[in-house]
Amino acid sequence: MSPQHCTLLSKVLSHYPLPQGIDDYIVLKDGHINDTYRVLASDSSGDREDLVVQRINRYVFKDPAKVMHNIREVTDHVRGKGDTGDCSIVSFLDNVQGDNYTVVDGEYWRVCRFIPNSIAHNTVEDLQVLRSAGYAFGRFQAVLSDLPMDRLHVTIPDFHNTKKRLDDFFQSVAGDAAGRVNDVRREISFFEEHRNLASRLTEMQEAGTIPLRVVHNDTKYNNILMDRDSGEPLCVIDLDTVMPGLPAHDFGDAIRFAGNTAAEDEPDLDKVSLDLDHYRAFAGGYLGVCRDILTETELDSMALGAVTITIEQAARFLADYLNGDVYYKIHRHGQNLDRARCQIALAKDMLHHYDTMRRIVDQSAGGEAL
Ligand code: GN1
Ligand code: MG
Repeated sequence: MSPQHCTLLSKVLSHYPLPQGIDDYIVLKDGHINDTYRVLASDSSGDREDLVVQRINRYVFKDPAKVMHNIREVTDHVRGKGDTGDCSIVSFLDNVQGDNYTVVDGEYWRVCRFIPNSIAHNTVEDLQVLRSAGYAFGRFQAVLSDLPMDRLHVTIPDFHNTKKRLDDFFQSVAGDAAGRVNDVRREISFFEEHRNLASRLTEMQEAGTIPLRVVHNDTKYNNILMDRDSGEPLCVIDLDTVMPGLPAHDFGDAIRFAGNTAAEDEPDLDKVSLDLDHYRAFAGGYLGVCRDILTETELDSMALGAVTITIEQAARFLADYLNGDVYYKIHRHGQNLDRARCQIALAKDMLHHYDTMRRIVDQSAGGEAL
């Protein structure tokens, strides 16, 4: 345990009605954005708590208090519906002032309890688990369908405005801040070629063809805690980007992660492809629970959502590589480039299977047993 970490974590805990002695902690490294610690705390009376303590990334979230306001709105809304026995959502603890976050030395922190026997998977092969993950995110969508959008702040403007993301990407190419543009000419031409296709969903939303809804916006399935033994979804986490957006992006981002036969940063592109069985399982779970709240045009845009968000994510990773790795945490040199290349390979494979992807959505939305 580093003394600096312990001092910092103790300072955070001192604002909470919780045991104050830190027995142990580990750094959780799954997220690319925030700093996350699992902390075991106890006091002399024998009380013990297994906690998750997290520092919000201020480079990414310019106004963390607004993020925490949104999370409060969403958790209150979900709680207001009572316990349905379904997968829950993350619940941050109030500090002694009654706030769901605490500012320590200008940094924003929050604390929740670790959910016993839970695990966040980065890869899942079991189709039933994927179907359950689809169900958990679909249910999240359905439960939030009557939360008025104007209750939520837009914490990252244009978060999934793919058209703007691509404009920003080409600006990063023009700026060449880290002097890396020459290494990625082939990747840049991919974005030139697919710019129009990737902008289509944004244009449909701007034209009012598909509505904005309250969505999760970051539906990697490591954002669902599962029961270690049964594989059942226990809790949807990472509500930082819950904002008005498109269900097609949520569906698509989940597929980008759950449908990839390889890890998000796999350097061996021969391993990267869309697993249609994974796709079918997730789509069945997701659409089974939320197809009734979505319009025909939205349902029709789901496969496009997967292609769009995969191209967008490729552009975001590559832009960050070109900007000198300032946004996403990297654990090795070139990781953002590997991530970008992997997403490009995946997007190409999705385009190859595009008609099948659309057909599977049609079948799932029609309630066909798959
Ligand atoms: C970031 O928080 P984390 O690491 O799950 C990012 C998402 C990306 C994802 C790519 C606020 O999510 O948008 O899809 O990395 N979150 C933010 O893995 O930018
Ligand atoms: Mg996130």
